[in-house]
Amino acid sequence: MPRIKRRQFIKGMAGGVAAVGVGLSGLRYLEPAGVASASPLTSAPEEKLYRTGHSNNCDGSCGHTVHVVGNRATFIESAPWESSIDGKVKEDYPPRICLRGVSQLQNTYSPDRVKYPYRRVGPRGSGKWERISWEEATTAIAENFRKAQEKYGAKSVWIAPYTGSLSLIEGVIGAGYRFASAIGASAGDFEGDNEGDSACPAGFNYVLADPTLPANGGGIFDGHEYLDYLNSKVIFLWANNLAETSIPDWRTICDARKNGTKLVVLDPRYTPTAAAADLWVPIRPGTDTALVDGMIRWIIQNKRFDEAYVRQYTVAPYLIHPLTKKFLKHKDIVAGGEDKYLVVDEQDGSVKKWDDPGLSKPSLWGTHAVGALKARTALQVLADTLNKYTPEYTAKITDVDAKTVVQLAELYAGNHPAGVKAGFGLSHWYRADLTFQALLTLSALTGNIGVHGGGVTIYSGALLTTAYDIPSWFYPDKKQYTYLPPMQACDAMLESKPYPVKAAWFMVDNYAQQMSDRNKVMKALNSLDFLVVSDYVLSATAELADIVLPACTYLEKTDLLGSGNYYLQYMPKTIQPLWESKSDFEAIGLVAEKMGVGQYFHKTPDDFIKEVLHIGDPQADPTVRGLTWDQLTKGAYRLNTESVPYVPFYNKQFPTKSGKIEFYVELLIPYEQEVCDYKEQAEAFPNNPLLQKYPLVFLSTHTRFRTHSQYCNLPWLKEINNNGEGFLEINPRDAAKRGIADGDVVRVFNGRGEMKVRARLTEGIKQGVTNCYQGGWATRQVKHYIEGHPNNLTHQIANPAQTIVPNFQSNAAYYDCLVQVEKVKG
Ligand SMILES: Nc1nc2c(c(=O)[nH]1)N[C@H]1C(S)=C(S)[C@@H](COP(=O)(O)OP(=O)(O)OC[C@H]3O[C@@H](n4cnc5c(=O)[nH]c(N)nc54)[C@H](O)[C@@H]3O)O[C@H]1N2
Ligand SMILES: Nc1nc2c(c(=O)[nH]1)N[C@H]1C(S)=C(S)[C@@H](COP(=O)(O)OP(=O)(O)OC[C@H]3O[C@@H](n4cnc5c(=O)[nH]c(N)nc54)[C@H](O)[C@@H]3O)O[C@H]1N2
Ligand code: SF4
Ligand SMILES: [Mo]
Repeated sequence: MPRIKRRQFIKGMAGGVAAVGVGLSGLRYLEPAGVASASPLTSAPEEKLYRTGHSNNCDGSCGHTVHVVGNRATFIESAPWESSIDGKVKEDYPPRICLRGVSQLQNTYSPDRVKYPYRRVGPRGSGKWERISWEEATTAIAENFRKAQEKYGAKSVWIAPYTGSLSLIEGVIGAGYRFASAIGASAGDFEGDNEGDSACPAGFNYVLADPTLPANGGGIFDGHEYLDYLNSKVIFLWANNLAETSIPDWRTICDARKNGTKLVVLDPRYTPTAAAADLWVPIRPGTDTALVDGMIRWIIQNKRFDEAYVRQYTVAPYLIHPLTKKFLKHKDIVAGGEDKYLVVDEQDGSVKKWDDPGLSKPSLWGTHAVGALKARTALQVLADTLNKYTPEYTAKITDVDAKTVVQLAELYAGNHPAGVKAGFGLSHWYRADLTFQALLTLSALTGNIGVHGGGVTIYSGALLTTAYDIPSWFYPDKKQYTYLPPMQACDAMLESKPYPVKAAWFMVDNYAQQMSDRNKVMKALNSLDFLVVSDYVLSATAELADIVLPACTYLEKTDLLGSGNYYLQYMPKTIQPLWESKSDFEAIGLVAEKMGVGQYFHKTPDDFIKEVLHIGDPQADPTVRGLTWDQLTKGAYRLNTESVPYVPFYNKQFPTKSGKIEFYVELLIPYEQEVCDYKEQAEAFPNNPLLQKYPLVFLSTHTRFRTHSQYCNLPWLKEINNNGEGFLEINPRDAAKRGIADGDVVRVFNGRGEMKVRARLTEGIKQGVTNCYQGGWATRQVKHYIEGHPNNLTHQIANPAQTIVPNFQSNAAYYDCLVQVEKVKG
């Protein structure tokens, strides 16, 4: 087969960009109509192959081999993987790609591309534009940014978040931050991704990494490599529709199942993921913390926890001060005493410092007299607090029957190691931080943290490691942008809180559609004095811009991808930019020049990649030490990691104050959340009186047919996805109550807004719950939903507890949302 031959050829190539003389047979697909800058077919006899990575914000991070003839990409297939940088490890890492990846040909040559810079001529959002030159566009941007900064302060310009791509130069850790620092502007948000994803990472920090310790820099975040699930005896996919949202990694879960690993899926919907489970648990959404609490209680009651692990690696034996609720310290009971935790020696009941050499075995349980105080151990406090979560009580909250609660606890405790892969579906709740805190508590009690096949993971990969020297990239000459997360940005625009934002530049982000409470977002964006959007399509956000800049797709520029896996994927420019599009890096450089900070962009993307990875530096971070430029550009090499597959805290050193797993969280005492006792959500909770008006939970989850709003327009994907039309999943019993039949147009509404869409009746969604896949386009020209968008209904209620983790402040709780649905008559 010629394909195989080519793949072998890539492996043998001196560089990923060698020319391959395979002639015109490479032109299997796509002769784009009206591509002015594409080379004529007849003058392009040679096919070149490039290895790149797909950097869109999908957790896949696949390697793509792109076939190029002339200046035209003609075919995309999955690419191979190399060994670790130090050559010590070669994983059996499967090839990966999905239909969205293959469809990047259509994306690149789409008639929907923004081809030139435009200036708005009509009222904002009216769709009236005039074509302008790059010179005019960049001058206008520089002038307007300067004007806003002079009038309202440097921070009043917001260089907006970038979740649409996960690459280094142009994406989620991209050049926009460097630019924001250079001009003293504000920028949001790469650590927290608080448009959607920071709640669970906050919970991670509560238990595993004290955010107040300088070494943690305001909060860290880590997870197990997917291949590690091959080591699990049982896998819990918790609010994670992996078969749709990380398609290539789903294969690993299937491989694990083939080896006998049990699979449990907790999801109110019968997803493609749930369909493959040994046990599907259609939980009442928003109540997962209570289910975990029920499991913890059962495990404690039945002595199924790992006593030795708990004693050695957690704060379980430390005494709690009954009045302050803080850890009881030696200094609390002895004037001039030490700042050391106290424990009770099991042998003689005496109170000792935790590191007393005379301590035989610290007691895990009990209430102990310490002078006049009666102090319980942290584990005792946990057990007492969660004692109410009997299977029956848990069942009442979660709608998971009592027998299943016990079955889940048995499955989890009886199969070691037990791996939890949480989804961001969990993070899209107001109290998702608490759920993650609970899951980590469960994992710690059963000795699953820092071991192969265990842990609680929501995301993992190179992006979370120390491979990149981010400070050198973000903070040139120690200049530093002000962090303004997207959840706070609307208030800054509308109410000057915490300070005014008057101008913004969105690149790689479709904020006007993807952010929650869209009506508020639209108001906020419309209040700006000046708005620039760089995109390669006229997104809902671009429609509101004063200036639209034509961006390149990933095939038309150089970048580096190291995100959802542990491989560094160099992304060479495979074709010249189409029409007048430019890379974001180049666009930023042009504006920077005009604002007097051009010097920070005078190097090439290659130069910056070399700098950020410290290529050739013997002191480079251990994960990338020894990496050569030749390696980086030849293939995808894996980071050197201590454990393979990668497991966080493999050495059991926890970056907390105590150095132990802190399932008892001192910092959360003001929020009455020091242990993981279930609390009600902000809106979609069982006893909310609002249910009388808006009785249905409204989910807006992620579909395999697009990446958020990306690729919604592509014919190959529309063809197999309801012709590109959105729909609302609703249980037939909920539909019948409302006289709704399959295919009827329905109005979904609440106090914040509404949308119209066709109903899809399905038993595959729990009663009382609805779902409308997010990300469909809601622009002047494209109405994926008949009217509106799911984010017309969602809110921006922030969880204050998360403020204790500066990098992971509250994200939008998209799924914590109630609606009513009615049939549209006529
Ligand atoms: N194809 C595709 N892949 C993607 C993306 C995409 O848009 N398209 N986006 C990427 C990004 S940025 C993200 S954040 C991830 C998100 O992908 P996932 O992590 O899989 O998250 P979601 O699709 O938001 O939700 C997963 C499941 O959680 C369920 N769920 C909702 N609420 C609850 C609850 O309270 N409890 C339980 N147990 N289940 C609940 C939903 O029914 C849904 O099936 O996907 C990434 N991958
Ligand atoms: N209702 C609801 N809303 C949600 C969610 C949900 O579950 N429900 N999920 C949330 C989550 S988890 C996330 S991560 C966010 C994602 O929100 P976004 O990141 O805003 O979503 P994308 O559609 O990926 O938007 C990226 C935009 O960047 C453009 N783009 C892509 N690559 C480039 C590039 O290289 N350069 C430039 N200049 N532009 C580029 C794309 O064309 C697209 O318009 O959405 C959130 N919104
Ligand atoms: S969209 Fe995601 S899963 Fe599909 S090819 Fe791209 S990175 Fe891979
Ligand atoms: Mo996300």
